[in-house]
Amino acid sequence: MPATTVLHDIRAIATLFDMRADFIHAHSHGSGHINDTYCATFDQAGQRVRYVVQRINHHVFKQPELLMENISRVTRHALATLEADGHPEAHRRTLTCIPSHEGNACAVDADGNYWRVYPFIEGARGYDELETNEQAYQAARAFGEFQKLAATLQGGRLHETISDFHHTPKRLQALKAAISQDSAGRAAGCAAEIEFAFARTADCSRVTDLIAAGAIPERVVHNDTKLNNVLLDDATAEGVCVIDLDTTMPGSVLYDFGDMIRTAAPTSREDDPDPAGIRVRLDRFEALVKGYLSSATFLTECELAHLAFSGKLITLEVGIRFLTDYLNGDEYFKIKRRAHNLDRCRNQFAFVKALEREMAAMEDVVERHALQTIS
Ligand code: ADP
Ligand code: GN1
Ligand code: MG
Repeated sequence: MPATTVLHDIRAIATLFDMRADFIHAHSHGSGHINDTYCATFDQAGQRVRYVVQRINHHVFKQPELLMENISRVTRHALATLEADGHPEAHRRTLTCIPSHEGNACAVDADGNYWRVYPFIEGARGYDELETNEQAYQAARAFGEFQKLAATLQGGRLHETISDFHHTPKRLQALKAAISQDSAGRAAGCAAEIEFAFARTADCSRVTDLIAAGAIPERVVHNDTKLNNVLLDDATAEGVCVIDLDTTMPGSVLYDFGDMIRTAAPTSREDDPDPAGIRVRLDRFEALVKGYLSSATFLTECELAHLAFSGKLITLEVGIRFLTDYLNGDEYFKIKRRAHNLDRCRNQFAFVKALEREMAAMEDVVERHALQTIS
């Protein structure tokens, strides 16, 4: 991994934690849009050991302590369950929080930044773009396993780390507010995208209406299942560890499965500035369905009936969020160029169109594979 500029003093941050190891060096790591992630190497009794040192984005997550309470509960439950099942590499299959000297799951630096440390999961990586259908199968299977494990979590409802995170109609309302404020003076240049979003107002409320009516159950879900949030084994492609647990909280499995479609099935990456030819890879979609259904054996008929639609729904939602952020002057998602969020939005909306064209074929795939799993 090439060393890049260290933007924070990770050596100093590490002293806040009970590392029992000597800091050697660190570099920034990964391509997440929210947190600042570093890979740090330490000397631990003569061995080089790597850790992930991460600054929690407290503009996005306003109550980092409550968020870390969720993550501690979920990861402890995961470890206990894996160990009880006699899993040979339980510690590689879940994130584990390294405590601060005060025994907390995060520490605050002198600038008011919140930090946490996880052991680096070695021999595995997350993919911005998948290479094979087997990877899609394994990633979806791992997210299904994660949901199954989360279903047995005891001790009351998890905190909502971002309220209404996947309430798509409220995301559309936020777009409306951004248009009327037009704080960056960009709305006039986005007429086509704005029209595209509001032409799909009915789609936005389809799942939230079913949730409100009790037809789709609330479950503990991940809520951010983009493909680079699961690490796949370098040798076997097996889904090793689900990461980025900041939004693990009550929600619907449909947004989880939908985000797998959004990130695994398109023929171009999320921010491709020229998305005109973007298509749905039906082979990838089928691999996702098979992988997910191999582990998520608890789905109801109504959930299964919306699996294909879920991809369109969250792609529309994420496109709306990118557009909203572009209109607000790029306050939320990290960007690398001026119109990055607009490119992302256009790409997502082009993929929504591609999904609309393939919806019948996708429904057929789900029907073929879901027949035996209805609970
Ligand atoms: P963000 O919310 O910014 O997406 P993530 O928690 O997903 O932050 O971390 C960013 C990237 O860092 C991930 O996509 C992954 O490549 C890498 N990463 C995070 N945690 C670990 C870990 N424990 N072991 C190995 N790599 C990790
Ligand atoms: C963000 O954190 P990351 O990069 O895995 C975002 C998701 C979006 C995604 C779009 C907390 O995910 O909701 O779908 O970008 N996470 C948060 O790529 O907003
Ligand atoms: Mg991430």
